[in-house]
Amino acid sequence: MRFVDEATIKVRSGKGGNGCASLRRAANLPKGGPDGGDGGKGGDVVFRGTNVLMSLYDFRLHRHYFAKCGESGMGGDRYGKAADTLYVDLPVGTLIYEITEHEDGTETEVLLADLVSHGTEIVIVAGGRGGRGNLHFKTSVNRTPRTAEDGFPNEEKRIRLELKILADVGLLGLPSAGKSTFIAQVSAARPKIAAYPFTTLVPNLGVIEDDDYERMVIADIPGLIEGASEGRGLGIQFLKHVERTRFLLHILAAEDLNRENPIDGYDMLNQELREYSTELDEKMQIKVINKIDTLDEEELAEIKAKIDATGEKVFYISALTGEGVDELLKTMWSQLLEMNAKEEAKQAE
Ligand SMILES: Nc1nc2c(ncn2[C@@H]2O[C@H](COP(=O)(O)OP(=O)(O)OP(=O)(O)O)[C@@H](O)[C@H]2O)c(=O)[nH]1
Ligand SMILES: [Mg+2]
Repeated sequence: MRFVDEATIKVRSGKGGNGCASLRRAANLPKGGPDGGDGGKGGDVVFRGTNVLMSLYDFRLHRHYFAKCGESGMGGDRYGKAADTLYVDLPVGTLIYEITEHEDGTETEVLLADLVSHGTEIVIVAGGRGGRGNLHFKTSVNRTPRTAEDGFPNEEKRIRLELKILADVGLLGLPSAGKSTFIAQVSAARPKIAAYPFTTLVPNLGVIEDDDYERMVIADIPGLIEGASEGRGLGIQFLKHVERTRFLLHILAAEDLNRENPIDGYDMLNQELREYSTELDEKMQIKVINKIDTLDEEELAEIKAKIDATGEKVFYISALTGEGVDELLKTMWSQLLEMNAKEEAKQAE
């Protein structure tokens, strides 16, 4: 699957500081008792979910996350300082696996956690407890203990991070409908675009951000043809990619329109969706007619009139020139934000 971002990192907590063995010494206290303080706790490494990040790219560059050790206790009842927690911010949706290496060289991994929401915190490796100073070891028999505890050990783990990027919008259309051109028009993605069918062979993701840092991820998938649900063309494997999107953008190129009944142009692929899964069939769709720059005004007016008569809402764009794209994007944003809000409300219940 292409929508997976991965990185392997090493995390290490801090050792606990050593306890101190010290006896009180003062001119007026010739036989002072123990006054060695405890060592401070070593730092934890805490993973924290954030929706500000969306890629694991940084974690492929910066691979080591080590917290500091606790400070040692000191005489005069002074405690060692605990080390700060090391927070590591990860994109929401990151799966955290611990890798274990075995003696025979093989590796296995277990899932430790799934950072499901913004603000979720998980202690991945805990800092060692500080050792107790000798002031804790005073008993009726031994009033001047000279022993103190060492700090407790730290932990180290190898962690594999995996982020499944969920696309919000799936592009649906015949080969050469202009799906990749659309994604190039609205995002920084630069997929291959060409005048022959099946230019796109693997899905591309385009990401758009609005002024409030909300993100919309659009998946450009290979064109679908009749029989896709039975595996024709590049078919079925890519339908899976759009199964978990919020909605579909169904793009029809002007040249593929039946001028008598233009709205029928969407039926064929919708039939494929229906045969593939009811979930996809029921997914909300925004219908788009692309390449309006190739139509003259009269032709476009005629198509619009016929579509309006059916009561269907269709957007008319040119992915190439950008005409009509802003209006479409506005609708996509409000659709997405509305659906996200509904989903959040549902999850909160
Ligand atoms: N005139 C015009 N040409 C367009 C427009 N959008 C796309 N094209 C052209 O149509 C051809 C196919 O565009 P692509 O974006 O590669 O189409 P696709 O839907 O991604 O095709 P596949 O990846 O093969 O499924 C290219 O030659 C584009 O330049 C448009 O709005 N107007
Ligand atoms: Mg393409």
